[in-house]
Parts: sequence; C-alpha cells; structure tokens
Amino acid sequence: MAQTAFKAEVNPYAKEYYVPGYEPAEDDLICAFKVTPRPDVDLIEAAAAVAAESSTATWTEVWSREFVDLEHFKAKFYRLDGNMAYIAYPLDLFEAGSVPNIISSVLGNVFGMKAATELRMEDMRVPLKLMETFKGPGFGIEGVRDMLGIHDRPLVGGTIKPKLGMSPKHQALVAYESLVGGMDAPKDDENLNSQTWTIFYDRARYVLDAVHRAEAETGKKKGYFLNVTAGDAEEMIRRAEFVKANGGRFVMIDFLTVGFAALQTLRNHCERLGLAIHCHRAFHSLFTRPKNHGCDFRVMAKFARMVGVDHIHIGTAVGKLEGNRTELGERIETLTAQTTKAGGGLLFDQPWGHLKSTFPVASGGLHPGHVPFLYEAFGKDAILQFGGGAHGHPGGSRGGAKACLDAVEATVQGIPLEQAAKDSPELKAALDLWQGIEF
Ligand code: RUB
Repeated sequence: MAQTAFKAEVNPYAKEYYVPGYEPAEDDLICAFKVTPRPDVDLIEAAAAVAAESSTATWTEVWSREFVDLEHFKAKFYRLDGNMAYIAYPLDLFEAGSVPNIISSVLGNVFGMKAATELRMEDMRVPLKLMETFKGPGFGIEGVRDMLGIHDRPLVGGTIKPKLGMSPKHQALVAYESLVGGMDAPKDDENLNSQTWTIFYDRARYVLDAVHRAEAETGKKKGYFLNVTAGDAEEMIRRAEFVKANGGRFVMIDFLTVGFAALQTLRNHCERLGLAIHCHRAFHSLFTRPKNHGCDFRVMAKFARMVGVDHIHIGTAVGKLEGNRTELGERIETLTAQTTKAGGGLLFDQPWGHLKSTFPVASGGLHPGHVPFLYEAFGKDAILQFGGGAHGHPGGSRGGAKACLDAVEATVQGIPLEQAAKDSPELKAALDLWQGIEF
C-alpha cells in the first residue's frame, strides 16, 4: 500500500481529501452537500473537511495512519458545482444492511464542524452492492394492494381525530364509522402510543374488532394502521405480535423518533408476522425544512425504503404542512422506481436492485376537494389520508369517509367533483364546507 510517511503536523484537509477529477467508482457511495463555509474559510477547504471528518481523518496527522490504507479508505471530495460539493466514499467504509452506520458516517459529525456555518445533504447514491444488502419492503405497493384487494384506485385512509384523549372504545367507534362509510384503512396518529387512557393492547383489541365487524358488514377487506411506537424496540415487537394475534394486517411506526435500528428490528419481525408497515415521519421537519442546513427528506425516504417500510408519508403540497409539487414527484420517484433517474433535485441515478416499491402517502390537512390535485400529482399508487377532512364532515366520520371515497372514485373515472357531487350528498356537503379553505 502506497503510504506517505507520518510527520507530526496539521495539514489543510484539502491536501489529502480534495481529489479533483476523481471518477467515482460504481461501488462508491456518493453524497452531494450544499456547503456554506465560515466567512474566513475557503469553500474547497470546508468541503474537504466534510470528506475528511466523515471518513478517516481527524484534525491533525496521527502516527497510526501507517496502519491504514488511506488511499483506499478515505472519502474523496471530487467535484464542486457552485457550493454543492460531491464526495465519494468507498464501499468498504460501510457495514452491510445498516442505515445507522451510513448515518453515523456521512451524516454524523459533519453538521457541527466549525469550517462550515451551514451544511445540507441534498442527495445520496447508495451503490447497488450496498443496496442489495438491505431487505426492502416486505409487501410493497402490489403486496398491500393484494392484501386489501384494491387494484384500481388510490387507497383511502385517515387519522382518527381528535388525535389524543379518546378511549379505546371511542377510537374503535370512530374507526368503525369511517370503515363502513368507505375508508379502506383509518389509522392512529403519531403521538397515540400507550398512554393511561388508551393502553395499546386495549385499543388494538377494540379497533381490530371494529375492522372485522366492518369487513363482515361491507364484504370488503379493511385495515387499520395501529401505532406500535414505544419506548423500547422489544415492546414494539410485543405490540406487533398482538396486532397479528388479533387479526390485524398493518402496524404503524414513527420511524424517525424510534430510529433506524428499531425500525429494522420491527421490519424483521414483521416479515415473520406477515404484517405491513406504515411509516409516519414525525420529527423530520426539524432537519429537512431548513434550506441550507440538515438533510433533504428524499434521503430519509430512501433509507426507509431500504430498511423496508411498505408505506411512508411524503407530504401533499396542498394541505396544512409545508411542501411543494416538485419535491413530491421526486419522492414518489425515489419510492417507486426500479431505477430512480437523476433530474431536478435528484442528483444521482439510484438503482434499487431487488427492493420492492414503497407506497407514497399523502396526509396532512386534506379534504375531498383536494383529490383531483392529489390524483394528478401522485397517480393511482398512493394512500390518501383524510383526518379532519373526514371526521369534521357534517355527516360525521361515516359521511366524511363516503365523501372521500366518492371523490376518489369519481376522479379516477375522470368525473369532475362538482358533477359527482350531484349524486353524492356527502361529497357535496364536503365541497360546500371546505372548498374555500386555504392554509
Ligand atoms: C393528519 C395529521 C398527520 C399528518 C402528518 O391529520 O395530522 O399527522 O398527516 O403528515 P389531518 P406528514 O388530516 O387532520 O391534517 O407526515 O406528511 O408530515
């Protein structure tokens, strides 16, 4: 191995880690960082500091570098485009099948380095060899569609509201009303776990009983996304097992608050149990929303598909939460393509190998009047979720769910909502109440 001899000294990071003209290997993991250097630091040096700290370096030369093939293991900052720095990491830096390892490396110390006042990861290309070490979704879009027997339209769901404070019996009543009204799968909200007034096991029992009653009454397969998020992963698994034992098909998880290792553990057990995983993304805006610091959500969505979630919230562009149409399209591409193509904010082609697709979920401030936009933006393969936009209906959850389903079915058939509302008093009531709402 070609090595420079050790000399005790402090060198600029760029001396070793800026490798202009390096051509990334097919097996390299590549990242694009938007770098805002501290005013007195050169942009090249700030970007090289990111490459150095996220791979092999510390701030000074160390004698033990002689034991490491640095040329092989170091990350290479190889290209600068404006203030976007491209860094390539050799495959050997990463443990197979571990998102935590990728995060600790390339999203680890770097955001706190003094050389950059702000730093944002815009995109990442995971090489196929590393991608193939992940399981991906157990069911994916087609598997979930088979599970519910719905193949020709977006799925209709929604969060039970009020989000907190309801007893398990009342939760189940609202679920039942939504299901017989036409929802395919209502759900818990992100912060509904196992508080004193809604012990998870009680809620699961009542809610799944409501699902089974609604199935018997409607003759259709139904679901409910029970939130198994808990303070430790073992308890999450116990909750998932209970869902299975009581005839459930889905669990829900707040994937960012529990962390990727807990998510992977849940994913492994769900494979054994035959349960699909619904992902809520509470917490993401803390680091995805700032424009110059943090990490774009597309990278989190990528990790979630790698670990293997079957559905994930990706925003709506029209509802109550921040987001835009362009990024929606890019996230959908990230979750569903077999090779995600570079373009717009997607900076790399991303091969997915054997991994199935993940169902994109639209949720947050939606009502039936939004359906034509959502169908245009998401297409058929989406789960559209209506919380307030179903349960706030004058006809209650039953009327609200019917309005949502009628809007979806009409839109898929190319029928304008105003026309469909002539045959659906529930849809008409929803449009009359909410059509003018702006967030
Ligand atoms: C839905 C709700 C959810 C958001 C989160 O309620 O509050 O927690 O969907 O969305 P409602 P995201 O339908 O009443 O707004 O995960 O996409 O940010």
